[in-house]
Amino acid sequence: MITYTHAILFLLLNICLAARIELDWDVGYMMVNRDGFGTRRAIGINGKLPIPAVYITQGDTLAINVHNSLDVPTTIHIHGIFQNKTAYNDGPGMVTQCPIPSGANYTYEVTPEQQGTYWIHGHYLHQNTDGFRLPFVIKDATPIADYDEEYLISLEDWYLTEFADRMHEVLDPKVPFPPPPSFPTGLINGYNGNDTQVIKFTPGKRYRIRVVNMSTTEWFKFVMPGHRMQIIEVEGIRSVPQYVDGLDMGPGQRYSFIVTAHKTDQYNYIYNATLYANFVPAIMGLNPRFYTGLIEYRSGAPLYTQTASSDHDIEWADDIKLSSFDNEPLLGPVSRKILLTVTSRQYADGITRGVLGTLPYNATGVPPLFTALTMGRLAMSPLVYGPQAQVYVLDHMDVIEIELHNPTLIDHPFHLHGHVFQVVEYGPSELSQLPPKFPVRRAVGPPIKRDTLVVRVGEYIKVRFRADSPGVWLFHCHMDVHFMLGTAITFVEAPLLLQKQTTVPESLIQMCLSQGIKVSGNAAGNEGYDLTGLPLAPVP
Ligand SMILES: [Cu+2]
Repeated sequence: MITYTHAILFLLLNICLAARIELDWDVGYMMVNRDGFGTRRAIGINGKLPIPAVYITQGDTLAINVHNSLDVPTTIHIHGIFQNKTAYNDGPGMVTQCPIPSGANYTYEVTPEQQGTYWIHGHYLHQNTDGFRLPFVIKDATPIADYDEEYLISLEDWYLTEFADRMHEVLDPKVPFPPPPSFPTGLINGYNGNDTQVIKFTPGKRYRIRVVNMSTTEWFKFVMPGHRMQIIEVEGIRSVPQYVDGLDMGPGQRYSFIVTAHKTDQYNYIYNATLYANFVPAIMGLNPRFYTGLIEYRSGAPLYTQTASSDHDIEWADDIKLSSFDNEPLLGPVSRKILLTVTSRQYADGITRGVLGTLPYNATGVPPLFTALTMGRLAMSPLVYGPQAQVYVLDHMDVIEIELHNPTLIDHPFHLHGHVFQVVEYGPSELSQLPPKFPVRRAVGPPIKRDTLVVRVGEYIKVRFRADSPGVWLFHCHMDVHFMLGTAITFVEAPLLLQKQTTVPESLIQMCLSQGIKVSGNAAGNEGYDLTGLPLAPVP
C-alpha cells in the first residue's frame, strides 16, 4: 500500500535522482530481411533494426545526438511529448525546424514531465515507414499501478519496398485511384509476427504490458485469450482501471494494461495480433492477417485452446467508455469550434489528394514556427503562413473543439502534436453516404485524453483541448500515404506569447542557413503579406 507520504517521498527522491540520458544516434541505411519475405534497404540507428526501445524515468532529461548518415535530410519526433517551450524540438521537418541535412548533427533535448508509453520516429520524408521508429517508455516516478514485471510489445506493418517506391503509383495520374493495394507483413517486437519471442508468466504475478502500434497504414487487434486486460494507461494518460478483452489500435496508438497471471502453470496460452485496415467495401485477400505468440507458464505445458467464438464476443477497449484518472471534467465552455472533413478529391495535375480543409497541406518555404517567432503581431494572421500550411491561429488558453467528419471509405488515425485531447463524442456523419452503424456516443465520466484518435468510416469525432502550450503543432492523419497527400493542418498557438518565451537554439538557426532555408519572415521568407516565391498550391 502506497500512502500519500510515501508517494511524496518517492517523488522527492526521484527529483534528486533525475538523470540525464544521452544517446548517440547514427541514422543510416541498412539491408535487412525483417519478415522472411525479402531483403530491402531500410533505415536503422547505429546499424540496428529493429531499433531497441528507449526507457527513461519521469523527470529525466533525454538528449539525443542525431548524426544523419542518410543521403537525404532527416528529423525525429517524440510522439506524444508536449514540448512546452521547446516546440523547435518537436521534429516535423519544415514545420518546427528545418531538417538535418545529410552528414550533419543535431541534438534533441527534452525533460518530459509526462510518464507512459510513447514512440519515437522519423518525421521527414516519411522515413518512419522505412524502419526509423522505436518504442519510448517513460517509467512512472510514482507507480500508477501495482505490478511485478513489465513487457513491451511493439506492432508494425512492413512493406517489401521503400515508401518512395510505393508512392510512385499513388503520385502517377495514369494509375486509377485508389492504386492497387500493396501487402504489408505484421511485425511483433520488430520481427515477423509468426516468429515472436515468448512472453513468460509466473503463476500469480501481475504484469504491466505496454502495446505500441508503430504502423504506417495498418491497425492491430491485440488479444490474450484466457486473460483479461485491465487498462491503466492510454498514451501517457493514467486511466481509471478498466477491464477489457482486447485492444483495437490504429497507427500511432498505445495502451498499458495489467494482466494477472493464472494461479497455476497448468496451461500455456497464446496472444493474437491481427493486422487489418478497414476499407469499405473490404478488399478481399488484403487483410486481416493473423499473428500469434506464446505466453509460457511452463515449458511443454499444453496449450489452452478455448477462445472467444467471434469478434463480437470480445469487449474491445473503447475511448468513449474510458475515463481519465485525474478526474478532469469535460473542458468548457468551448471558445472555438473547428469543423473539419477528411475528403479525397482530384486535383488539376491528375493526382487524388486527401484534404482536411480546402487545400492539401504542403510544407512552406519557411517553417511556420520561424514565421510565428519573427513576424511580430502579424504572426496572429493565418495569411502570413501561406495557404498550404492550412494554419489555424489559436488564442492562449482557449478551449478548442475539433469536430472531424470522415465520409471517406477508410478509417483514419489523427494525431495532434504537443497536446492530448479529450475524447468527447463519436457519431454517424451526416456527410457519409453509408447507413449509420452506431448511434451517437458521448463520454460519460471525465473523458479519457490521448494524442491519436481513430475516426471510422462514415463517422465523426469530437475532441477538446486547451491551447495551453504556445507553439506550432501539426494535426494530421498518421497513415503516411494520406499525410503525404496533404491530410494535415497546422495549429499556430499563442504566437505572441511564443515570441516571449521561446529561443531557438543557435545550432538550429545555423543548420537552416547552411541549407539556404530562411529562418524569418512569412511562408515565402518575405515581409508582411507578400508571398511572392511561395510554390503554388495544386488546384482542385
Ligand atoms: Cu488517413
